Amino acid sequence: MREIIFATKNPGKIREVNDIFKNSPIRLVSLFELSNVPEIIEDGLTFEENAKIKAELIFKTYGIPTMGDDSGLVVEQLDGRPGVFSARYAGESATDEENNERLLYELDGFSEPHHAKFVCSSAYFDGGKFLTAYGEVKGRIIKMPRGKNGFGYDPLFLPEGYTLTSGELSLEEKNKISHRAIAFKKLYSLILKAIII
Ligand code: ITT
Repeated sequence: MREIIFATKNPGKIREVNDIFKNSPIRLVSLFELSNVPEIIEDGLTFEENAKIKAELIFKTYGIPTMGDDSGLVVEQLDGRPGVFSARYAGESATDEENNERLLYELDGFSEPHHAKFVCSSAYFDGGKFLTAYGEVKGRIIKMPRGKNGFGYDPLFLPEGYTLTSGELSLEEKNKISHRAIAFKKLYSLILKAIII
């Protein structure tokens, strides 16, 4: 079985992407299984740039093919914020709850519906050409958090056509529609073609 590092420290992302790769000939290795993990500076201007930064640095550190993702919430009335700053909207080491509070604070005064989308860029690097893929899911932000599944802004995000928030959907349900599931299912096909397992 081949190993690919998934360059993330976010346990929610690990659960979701492991589920996508569960019947594949690939075993994902998370950063929690490795020692001396270098600090990743996400100073790219786009989601794709940041995804490539994660994959490249970790590949260069361990010499093992690596995938990364950069993702976030894009809110129309906030001119696309928090965008690439989604993880640190309420400050450098903000918790999910603090980020959710900041989001509701920023939206106060705007009329509903608060149209938004989750976006995800995924990247794979093994020393050759980068493979990249993109996914998004449209929806809207509600005023009161609902659900304990998922992570981040999930309790405030109602996907289009759904009555449950992403925080109320099961892992399997979220993986049918999410930005990350779309981006990683595409990336998986590209990886299979490129490495011919
Ligand atoms: P890594 O960089 O270690 O992968 P991170 O959480 O910092 O973990 P990002 O830089 O990609 O990841 O930031 C993404 C943030 O956007 C994340 O922390 C959430 O706040 C939000 N986000 C992204 N995908 C989400 C999802 O599926 N559900 C809820 N919130 C999400």
